[in-house]
Amino acid sequence: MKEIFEAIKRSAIKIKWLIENEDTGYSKNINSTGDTQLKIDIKSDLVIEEEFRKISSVKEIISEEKEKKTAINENGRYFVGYDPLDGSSLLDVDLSVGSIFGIYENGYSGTDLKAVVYVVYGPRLELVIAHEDVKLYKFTEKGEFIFNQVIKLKEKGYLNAPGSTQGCWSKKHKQMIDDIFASGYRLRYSGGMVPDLHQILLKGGGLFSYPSTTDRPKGKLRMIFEVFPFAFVFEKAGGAAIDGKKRLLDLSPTHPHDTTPCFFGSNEEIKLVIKYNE
Ligand code: AHM
Ligand code: MG
Repeated sequence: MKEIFEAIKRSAIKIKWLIENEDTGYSKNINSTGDTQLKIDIKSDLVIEEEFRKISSVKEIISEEKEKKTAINENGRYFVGYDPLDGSSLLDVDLSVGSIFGIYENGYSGTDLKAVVYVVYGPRLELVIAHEDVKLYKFTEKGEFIFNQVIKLKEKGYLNAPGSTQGCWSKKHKQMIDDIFASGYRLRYSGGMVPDLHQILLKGGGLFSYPSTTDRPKGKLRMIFEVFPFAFVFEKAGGAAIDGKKRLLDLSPTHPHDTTPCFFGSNEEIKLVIKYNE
């Protein structure tokens, strides 16, 4: 596991360099979810694959930017599902983006997840490892990631990050979001799930939602690369993550790019989501 964390740290430093120096324009390729890939999405994906090819413990990888699973090392133990550059459409306006890595064993169900790493490319380079607990590391002038703090959610927060288009929400979801704001929560939504969830985690709690909508009944966010990893982080940090009713980590994808509605939060907010979905 340690060598996977180290490979991710090396990738993060290289991707940060790409973000600061490379073209953020579109390529001619379309990925499995139908998004036109940015040149930098493709380059970041290659950087990560290259680093994983240097180590022995990775058996297979599957990336948001790849259609199929890629075999790495037959004798490896772990399966890594990753989103090389999440929120990359925010790069042209210079907002924070991230990379997400789920480290699985045996397969890609929520219960196969053994550890998670996510990277935030913001004004600073930060990296979070969720294993036994959730630890934040900051990249320093020494050229390495230094431990900063253990991340622990409070029982209740004050931030609300409601995803998707309001016009496509169900009445029930709109009512819940309106009620949350009416009870004093503040809106925080950049459109990048990594910085949006990182903010909720570091400010003690709140709710991030990407519900079932009329245009996307199964939500937008992908189980293997986005949803399971953050569900794992939120649970390890003392919060919870559900699809509206069920625990997200109890779900299993039937296809690598399957999506699900998702709600991540501290315990009080998740109790509220359950109440509205009864
Ligand atoms: P991407 O993987 O194509 O970048 O899409 C994922 C992003 C998430 O980071 C973010 O939470 C979500 O899409 C925002 O979607 P919306 O603009 O529909 O709220
Ligand atoms: Mg993504």
